[in-house]
Amino acid sequence: MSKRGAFVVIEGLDRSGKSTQAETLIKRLQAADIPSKLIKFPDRSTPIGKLIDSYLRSETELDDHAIHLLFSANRWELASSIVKDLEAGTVIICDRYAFSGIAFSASKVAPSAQPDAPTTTPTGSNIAPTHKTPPPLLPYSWCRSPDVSLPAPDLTLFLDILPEVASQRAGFGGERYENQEHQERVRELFERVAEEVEAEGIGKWVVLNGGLELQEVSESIWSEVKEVVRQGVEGELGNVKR
Ligand code: 2DT
Ligand code: MG
Repeated sequence: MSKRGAFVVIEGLDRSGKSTQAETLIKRLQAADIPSKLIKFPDRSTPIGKLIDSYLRSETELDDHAIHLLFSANRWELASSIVKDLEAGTVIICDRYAFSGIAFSASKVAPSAQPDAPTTTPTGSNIAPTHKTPPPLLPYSWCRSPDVSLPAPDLTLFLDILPEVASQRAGFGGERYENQEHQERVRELFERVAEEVEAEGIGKWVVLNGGLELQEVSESIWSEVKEVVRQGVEGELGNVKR
């Protein structure tokens, strides 16, 4: 069997630099004449993607289960073309994937449970915000299930950044989920996802420091991917397991 293209996913919090780095990487691959394609989830151009886009911009409200399933369906609508490209030898660079789906949904908590501003009692005394972890709206295992059997990445690069650093970057705060409390929970959830990816053999998971200068991050990405993108991958494409 001839080799197939590598499936490389870039993950991270909002404003961690994923999109910039994915674009830099694809340019580098093209300059090296390595057949490659950049994809991104959510893919807002499809009919399902348009619903997601409107939800993220807070133009529509959707049940939390329903939007979770739409994010997954958005991956499923592209799954067969991903497989086809990889089998044809094309490297796929994917800006967010199922791991964002799990981390962002499983970190949702009921609005009233969010440790917001201190509340005031009728007598006027302040109640300090509670910092115990509020209960999740969607069970973690339920969040994982719709993505089971999707093509599994060979390599996931997690651009790690502190939520307080991300929230200072330009453009933060425009969309749903872009608030520091949610991002903090997302970062914790990504840690659980990372452990499971390693334990269950859903490709390799590498954590890179996303707080460095752009060029330092792109060099660290290149040193992780250069071999696998040049040599291709032997053996069958895996699947996201349960
Ligand atoms: P971008 O800022 O990258 O466009 O993402 N999200 C993403 C989910 O909640 N579930 C998913 O399955 C995916 C892929 C993360 C927009 C937001 O959508 C979130 C940020
Ligand atoms: Mg965003």
